[in-house]
Amino acid sequence: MSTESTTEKQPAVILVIGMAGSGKTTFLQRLNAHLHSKKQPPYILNLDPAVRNVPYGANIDIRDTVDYREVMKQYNLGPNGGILTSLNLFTTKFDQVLGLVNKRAASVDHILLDTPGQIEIFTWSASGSIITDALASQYPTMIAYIIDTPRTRSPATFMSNMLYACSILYKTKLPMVLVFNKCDVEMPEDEEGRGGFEKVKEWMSDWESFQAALREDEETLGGTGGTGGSGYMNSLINSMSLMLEEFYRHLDVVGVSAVTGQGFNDFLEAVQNKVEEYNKEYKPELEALMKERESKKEKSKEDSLARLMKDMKMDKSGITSAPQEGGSAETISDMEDNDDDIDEDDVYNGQLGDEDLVPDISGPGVGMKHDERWGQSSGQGARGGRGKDFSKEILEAMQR
Ligand SMILES: Nc1nc2c(ncn2[C@@H]2O[C@H](COP(=O)(O)OP(=O)(O)OP(=O)(O)O)[C@@H](O)[C@H]2O)c(=O)[nH]1
Ligand SMILES: [Mg+2]
Repeated sequence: MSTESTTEKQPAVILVIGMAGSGKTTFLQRLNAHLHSKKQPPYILNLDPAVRNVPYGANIDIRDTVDYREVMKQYNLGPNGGILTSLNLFTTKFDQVLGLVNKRAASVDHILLDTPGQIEIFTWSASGSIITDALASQYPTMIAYIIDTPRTRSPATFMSNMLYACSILYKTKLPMVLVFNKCDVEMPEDEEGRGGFEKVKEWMSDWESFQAALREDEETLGGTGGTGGSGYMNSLINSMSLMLEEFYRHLDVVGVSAVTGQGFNDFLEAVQNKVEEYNKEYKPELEALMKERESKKEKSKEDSLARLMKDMKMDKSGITSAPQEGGSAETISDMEDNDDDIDEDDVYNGQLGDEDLVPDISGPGVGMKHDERWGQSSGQGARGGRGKDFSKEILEAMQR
């Protein structure tokens, strides 16, 4: 994988993530229009293979590389498995995608990524992590977590959604902007006239107000939640409050409407804050982490070499100190060569050549049309005769 840094300019990478139907695609469409009106056209990647229409001009579209329906057919998968497998296949050659992004990075201010509707397909998959890490190691990268505000107006749903956002923050360790979308929808107001976004924002800064809302919600629901203001739920909620308070402190929160366009200047301001945060906090941490990983890798290489030499009873020059009968000693370099050979042949289990998976993306938005190629690999049984799981394949492919 290419790890070289880009030239002068460092565009902000915004990963748009959120629950199904929260408005990710519409948000991206509006953001695209907003940035165009400011004469700052973004570079856009669509990573959702199952979307029917992309209402913005994607520079790179996963659908040009992988046909999700064909993947479902060929591998005998359901919709979620099909989306996940398509994303995995796309990720095997993400270094080529990065190459294209790098070429355009100097001329754009924002790189936007739309993600699949099923949130966990991106946030909990190996390919999601690979894509996120690959981008975050080169560009100021952040998560825009899109929330369906009208759906989150109940305190229990709000808390569940915040816990989910928190888990994504914990997993990706990237700066996050909470985007409360659909603010144009009318929502019930409290006595002080606070509706959807204002109310949830208050909950985030004033825990007592949130607890009051929870209590009120319970009373109107007749206490069906079983918390009853006491017992284990109560103490759980109190503990979570402390945890979430800490979580909120690291976030930028904005209210927008992807339909009317309100709040998008606030969002861009939040993006700027997160770029600064990335450079100040995340980048040094990432660099330290990468250094540590490198030295660990070096160390484990040395350890296995030492073990190997011990097993073969060799000294460092590669000469056996106690030659075995009838056997000639191999040099270390021979062994390393052999090792490489094995890895390479192993990746696709000899069933599918590397070329079959190459997205062959020769220009922005132009990708391999897989239909015929997938057809070629048919007749090998439902899963194309692959012996290894995809996550493993991806990791191996990315390491090469
Ligand atoms: N009123 C209102 N509706 C919105 C807004 N943003 C999105 N929607 C609607 O919400 C629905 C889902 O929007 P999408 O943009 O497809 O949501 P998504 O998160 O990309 O959906 P998946 O990719 O399928 O998970 C559509 O009917 C949109 O019109 C908004 O700001 N206000
Ligand atoms: Mg979408």
